[in-house]
Amino acid sequence: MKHAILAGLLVTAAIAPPAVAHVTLERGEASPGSYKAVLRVPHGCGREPTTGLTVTIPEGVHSVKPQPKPGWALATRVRPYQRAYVNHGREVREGVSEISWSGGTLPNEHYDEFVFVGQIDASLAGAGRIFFPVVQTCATGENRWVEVPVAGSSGPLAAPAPALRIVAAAPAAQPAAASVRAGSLTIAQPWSRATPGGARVAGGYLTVTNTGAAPDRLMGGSAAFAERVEIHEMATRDGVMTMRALPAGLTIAPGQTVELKPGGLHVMFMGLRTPLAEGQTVKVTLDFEKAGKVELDFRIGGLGGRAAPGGEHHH
Ligand SMILES: [Cu+2]
Repeated sequence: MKHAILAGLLVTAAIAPPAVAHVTLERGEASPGSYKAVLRVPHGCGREPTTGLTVTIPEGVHSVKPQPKPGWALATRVRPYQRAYVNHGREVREGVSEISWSGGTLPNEHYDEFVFVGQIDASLAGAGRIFFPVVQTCATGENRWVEVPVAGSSGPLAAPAPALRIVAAAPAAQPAAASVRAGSLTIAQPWSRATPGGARVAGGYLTVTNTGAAPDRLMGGSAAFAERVEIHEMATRDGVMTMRALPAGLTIAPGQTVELKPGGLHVMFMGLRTPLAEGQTVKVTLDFEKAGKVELDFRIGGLGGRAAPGGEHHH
């Protein structure tokens, strides 16, 4: 038994050269929202103790705050963001882009952690992996953990930047796209699309089925993120596809299923107050003549998406 364990240790040591112990993030996966980054420093530069650590924050990670560390001086660099983000309802346009801890001593034989918190913007939902390049400094040398994978090449990097994989929010945090019943109506898959910066309008899509014996009518609605909510149709006039408002609303006959989709009937969010970001869920209240006001969670898909964001049909 003892021999087997010893053999296992020897094998591990043989295939794991010291360079494999990179500076990494403790939690390598996160969803858009709050994130606590713990940078793990497993060794010095060669045998030298670590005396400084500088991390660069990627665009899309905003409202960053470093955790001070006893025995280390803390410095930050603040830069304007490439776009505005929203943190707890407030717009933020600049923030920490670089954090440095310096002046401490972390012996090569010891291990330590450097911590900061921040917000992962919803626009990173489809980003895959994002990177936090780190420069580890020692008395005379440094380790630059700044390499990022290049498309088309594979294989291990000698000094990879700490990576964070952005994953979809946990199902509990994102209301399931289960259909909503209101009166004799069943409303399924409400969704919209991410909007480019400066966009003033966005379309909303869903499927309504009337299982009752009387017609109902979708008349309009309201949403906090838009000035007005209208019902529109697309129509071809003189060979040109245009859209127009349906002031009388949209009738859903008994037994009928009406699909509101890109290029067809749609809900129109007019006068957007905030952009819609992929991965987000926004609340919209639709007004039906008989079913009344129905609050729905619209899931926001990718820019220019043609269909509802994935994951709806898990039966
Ligand atoms: Cu429209």
